[in-house]
Amino acid sequence: MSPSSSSSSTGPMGVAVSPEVEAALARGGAVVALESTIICHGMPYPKNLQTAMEVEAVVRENGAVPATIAILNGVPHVGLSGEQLKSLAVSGRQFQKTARRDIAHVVASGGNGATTVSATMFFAHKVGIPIFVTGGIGGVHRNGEQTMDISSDLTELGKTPVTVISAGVKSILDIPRTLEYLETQGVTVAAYKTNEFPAFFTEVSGCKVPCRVDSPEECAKIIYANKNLHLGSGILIAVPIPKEHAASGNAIESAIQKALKEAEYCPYSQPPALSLYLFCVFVILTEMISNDFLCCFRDKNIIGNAITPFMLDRVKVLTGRSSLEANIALVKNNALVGAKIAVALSDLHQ
Ligand code: PSU
Ligand code: MN
Repeated sequence: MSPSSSSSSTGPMGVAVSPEVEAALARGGAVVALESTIICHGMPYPKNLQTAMEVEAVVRENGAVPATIAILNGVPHVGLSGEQLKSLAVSGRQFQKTARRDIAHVVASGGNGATTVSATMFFAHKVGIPIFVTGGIGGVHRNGEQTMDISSDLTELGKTPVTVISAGVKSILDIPRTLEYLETQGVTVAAYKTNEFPAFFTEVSGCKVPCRVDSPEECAKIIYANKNLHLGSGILIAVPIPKEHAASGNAIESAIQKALKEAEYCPYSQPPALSLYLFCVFVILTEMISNDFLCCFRDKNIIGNAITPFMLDRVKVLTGRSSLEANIALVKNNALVGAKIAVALSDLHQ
């Protein structure tokens, strides 16, 4: 299904803003940006379409205008029609996962791009949307100290003044290092009605946050202060999954461990203790002979931007419907909180 053209006009910035979003922005109304990777790469059809529509409905019910962002035929779109949303949902992985680094290429080649958190933040800021709701953001991957696989979501948060509402990050990632990296990037991290940074499927991660917020108004004041001071950096509001939807943390965690093993990047990260010495000698020799040869010891050698979708898929398969349903519930809850924050912020500006 190829994306249809819209009634949105492409403005001077090369971005097509839907009439509804444009009108809301012009009157200083509440607008909430939404990403599209979650639709194309995060959930199966037709659940992805149903969820995307329900999330937009939650935003509307709470007084804000939803602005789902994607690149259609090379044109970045902010605010999609129902038909366009459907096209995204049906096309799924045919839409390229588009982070900041991929934007120029997808646009130049007239391609279709599903925007990740970094790319969605970029476009939201470009058109003046300060609030963005998603499920989970990317982070520092486990073994990130070796692979340097750190999501561009984190650097984007460091340099783009958009507030991202998420349920924290999944424990497929290294949560303590993700928080360290956000600190280095100067990102304000606040947890909503809790003192702990949530781990997506569970409310707990063992990591405390430097800032706790208890209402949308409190969040709006922080966003307002950030703007007034021209800090230039982003804000992450971490909202724990609603208690009634928290699937069994242990079951999901063990599924995550299994998936992690399958995606294992380094074949010698955990060698058997007894053969450690011999193994190291073998590896060094092998690497000297041929790097490719090592591949046969790697389980699947999933690397780069394929890791997150792979891990998310495996977790889904291993946990069955429970993780998908929990995922949908938490995104809708984030949409509710995000819309209320957008309304509170718009009230502060009036
Ligand atoms: N985490 C989730 N669900 C998602 C993603 C992350 O729980 O759908 C998506 C988001 O679009 C996020 C991206 O911005 O994956 C991060 O990918 P990477 O790790 O390759 O930067
Ligand atoms: Mn990565």
